[in-house]
Amino acid sequence: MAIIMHIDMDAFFASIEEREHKLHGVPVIVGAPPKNGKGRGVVSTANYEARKYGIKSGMSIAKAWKLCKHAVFLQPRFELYEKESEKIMKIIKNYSDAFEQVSIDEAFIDVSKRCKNFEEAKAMAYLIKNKIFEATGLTCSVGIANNKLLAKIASSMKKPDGLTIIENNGKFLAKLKPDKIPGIGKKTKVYLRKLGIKTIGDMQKKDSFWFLENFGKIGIYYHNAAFGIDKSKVGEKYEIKSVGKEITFEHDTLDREFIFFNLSQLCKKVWQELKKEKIYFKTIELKVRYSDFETHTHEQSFIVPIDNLDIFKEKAKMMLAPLLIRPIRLIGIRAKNFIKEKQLKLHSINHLF
Ligand code: TTP
Ligand code: MG
Repeated sequence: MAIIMHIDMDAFFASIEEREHKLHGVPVIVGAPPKNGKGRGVVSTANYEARKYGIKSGMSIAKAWKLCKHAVFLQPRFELYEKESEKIMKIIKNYSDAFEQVSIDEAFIDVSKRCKNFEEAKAMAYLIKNKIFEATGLTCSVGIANNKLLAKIASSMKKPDGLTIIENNGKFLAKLKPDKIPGIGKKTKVYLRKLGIKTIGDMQKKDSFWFLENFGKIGIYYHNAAFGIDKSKVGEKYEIKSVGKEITFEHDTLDREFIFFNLSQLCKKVWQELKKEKIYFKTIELKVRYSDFETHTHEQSFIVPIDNLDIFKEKAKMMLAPLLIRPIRLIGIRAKNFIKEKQLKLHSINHLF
């Protein structure tokens, strides 16, 4: 049986800011500027002190401001977080037979070859926690189990600074709420509730046909996940699949020049991020949110990969133009369907013939 560990930093962006500004014990909210409750963006994350007031990632910053006016509100500093992330990932990697970074603040490691049993893995987890704390002053939560799915669920059980081992898969899961399963969010949870499902235990009582009928293909994943089944290997698939940026305007607007200027800035940011990795792309996804919150996403794919910022801007503009029909609250642009520089050379050659 494999022994897998999932490590997830606690309130990552907020903990870094708390450390930087010496704000221990003070509610810290990282996100868009609150502007005395008139800010229009969202909360990126909040430290555990602020979470006591009900503040969560993704909540509107205006609501967060109402819930906890005395919190310290800070805007994200991604470069700083990325630097910390690199330090942390290096430490984690050191203890692994196989390593998979999942996001800026979480990773899976396979420790089956180093640890004979969960006891040994637990001792190693404490060692990793200490090393990370020594290097950064930050805490993390660790989950240990026989597969990635369960290790991820385990790491979320006792946050912050937790360590959880899941040994008895099905029984352990039965009591939990369905949204403990990665991929089951608010909407799916509500839908499951409508179908009479309140716990993972209730999910375990349904068969695969029921899942297929109600959820399509993804239902099979839910069905397996309810029993803690996951056969994926650590290190199998860490790859960014898309890069996107968006902006919420201060005021709803239909000022074409202003909107196109912002679109062009977003394209530039996406471009810069991809350029670092020498990645080009074949699909552009455009998102528009109107003043009434109605949101449209459109994507367009191109035979020849986009390998030039001006072309990217121009294509994005052409996609946005027909949507400028009423006041807009938010625009976003996302690049997908990546192609590496090496492949690009081949692709261009093939395209000539
Ligand atoms: P998470 O690990 O989901 O959250 P967290 O580390 O802040 O808190 P937890 O202790 O529950 O793990 O995300 C890592 C970072 O990613 C988070 O610090 C900020 C960023 N983030 C966003 O910017 N927006 C989001 O909606 C989420 C969920 C995260
Ligand atoms: Mg985290």
